[in-house]
Amino acid sequence: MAVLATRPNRRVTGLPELDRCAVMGVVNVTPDSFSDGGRYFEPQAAIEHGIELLAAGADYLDVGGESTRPGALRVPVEEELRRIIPVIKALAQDGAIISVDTMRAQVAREAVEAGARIVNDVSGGQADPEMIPFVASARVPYILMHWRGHSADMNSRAVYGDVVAEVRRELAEHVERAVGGGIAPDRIVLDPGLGFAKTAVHDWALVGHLDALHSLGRPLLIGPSRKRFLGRLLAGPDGEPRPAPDRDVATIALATLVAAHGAWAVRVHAAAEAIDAVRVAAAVGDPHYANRAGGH
Ligand code: PMM
Repeated sequence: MAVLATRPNRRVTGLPELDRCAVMGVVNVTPDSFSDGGRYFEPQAAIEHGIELLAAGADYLDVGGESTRPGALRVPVEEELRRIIPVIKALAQDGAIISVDTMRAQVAREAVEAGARIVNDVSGGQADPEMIPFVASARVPYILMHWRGHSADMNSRAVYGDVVAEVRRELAEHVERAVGGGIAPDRIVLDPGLGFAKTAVHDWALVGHLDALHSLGRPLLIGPSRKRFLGRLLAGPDGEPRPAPDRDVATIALATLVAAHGAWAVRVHAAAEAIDAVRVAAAVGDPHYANRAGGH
């Protein structure tokens, strides 16, 4: 199997450096996420789910209180805080490295005060003008995702001539803004934002051209888990997309591929399976990896 000619950047200041792709487990404290909507809406259920993901080997937990599924409407800030802060507090106390999945600076601030160590902003700084100044002052790692607008109407923005070149260019512009606003470049992780203002064709083109995104010089997080483009790929003879809960095998196949192509992390619901997958990818890239990992 062809392995990477160059080693992509995996260093993020403020986070441990792993010798494999990291696994970020998803904890959605929402009643309506497309992938696991409602299962972990009660704080206690979300906390228990986070503990399960950690036991399965997740390196990070991404806690979010606002669904970003296509068509979703915004949640009031008080409600977003009410959902996630107790969950972040409890899981951070358990030693988890938490990222907060939010577009709002106020939520990011209160989450960091509650113990979150990473800010995952799917809007890449565009939804809230206070976000970049906050992240700069908090000096925390920042996941900057490609985004073209809120979920309510993002599908209408899925218009590209050359999706890979345009996503790359827009990410580069947002990095420039973030760095101009005081965020240290070595704390930035980039994410192409699969499914966000993208059709299935766009998603496949992006995961097939990670090299173009690696050339931006920052670690890449990829979030394929249970997304529409997988459902469409796996549609049955009647053309109906495969339901979200039945997309995990495809998610893991893709996680293996992006890990083998140098992703810094994959954001997934099925953490135990993803850990196995990223270890396989690491061993393909480095025959000595298995000895070092030593039956962990
Ligand atoms: N996808 C979702 C939510 N947050 N954050 C990042 N950085 N990247 C993603 O691809 C991403 C995200 C939507 O998926 P979910 O409803 O399963 O959480």
